[in-house]
Amino acid sequence: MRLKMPCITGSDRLSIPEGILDKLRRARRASVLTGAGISAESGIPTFRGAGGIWEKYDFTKLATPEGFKEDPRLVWEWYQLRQREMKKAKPNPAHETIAGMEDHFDEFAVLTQNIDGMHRRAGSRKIIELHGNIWRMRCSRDGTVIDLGDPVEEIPPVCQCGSLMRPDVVWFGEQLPHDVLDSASQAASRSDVMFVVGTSAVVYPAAALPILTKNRGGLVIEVNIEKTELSAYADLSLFGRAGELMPVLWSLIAQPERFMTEHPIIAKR
Ligand code: BJW
Repeated sequence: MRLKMPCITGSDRLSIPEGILDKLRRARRASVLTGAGISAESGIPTFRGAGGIWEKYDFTKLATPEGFKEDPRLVWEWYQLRQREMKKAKPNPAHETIAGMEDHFDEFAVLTQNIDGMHRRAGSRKIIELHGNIWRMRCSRDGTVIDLGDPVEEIPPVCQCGSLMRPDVVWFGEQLPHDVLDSASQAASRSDVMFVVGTSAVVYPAAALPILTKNRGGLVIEVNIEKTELSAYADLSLFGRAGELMPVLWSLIAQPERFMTEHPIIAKR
């Protein structure tokens, strides 16, 4: 029988079953699937739940190809606003911890649903951006891609060919690029452990990636402030803020001795 043990965190100590900890310490191939929740502590809003973007905005108007066709200016206004917010935001300890995990494993990849570029800014190198990147736009006719260092000024931007540029992101009803989904699926299928951080795990095909890790006998460790669609399948769900939990979790895996002597959560025992 599989032991399910959600961990108590915050002012209490992080307790992880020894069997799981042992497997985590022996894992050689790992991946991290991230969602909007990992950037919440950087000040970037999530999509779902209280205060989420979809409470305030209609996703059919803003995040579908039909919405863009109907009102490209409105869609660009929203992306311009988000570019401005994201430009101001800084990576938080969860992004930084994940960047620090990369060299520990023989194989490692960050599979992110986020378009905010925070993992790269935190120093991660092997990043698979499932839903694109807000700092790129592409021609809606000929596919020309343009990198953006700053928020767009003139909206809606127009390609040299005269057609509208669109954000280089994946909207509802659009396929993820095949090579991107292939690489992510391969990484998930090869992982001894997948950490799933800050996603509601309701949007497919990203939400199916942890299942690929489980199917090959790997562990799925979830970090979220609340129960999600994945919690029933995860080997362990840690409930708390990613920016607080990830550094502690990682210390426990990678530097157990240091954790035991120095970490304040353990010191409170
Ligand atoms: C914290 C925290 C803290 C907070 N610490 N945690 C019916 C059934 C099944 C599938 C479908 C269906 N009908 C349609 C579909 C397919 C559809 C889909 O999955 N829909 C479901 C919603 C039902 N998928 C698609 O359309 C995808 N394409 C596709 O499938 O192609 C084939 C196809 C084509 C045509 C028809 C059918 C199939 C494409 C999906 C593209 C998603 N795009 C967006 C926008 C991207 C661009 C942008 O950002 O502007 O991607 S939508 C939005 O959701 C965004 C996110 O990447 C994605 C996932 O959200 P995420 O990251 O999980 O965020 P939240 O807000 O949901 O969750 C945050 C979590 O963090 C919460 O759990 C919090 O508790 C937690 N949290 N603070 C830790 N501090």
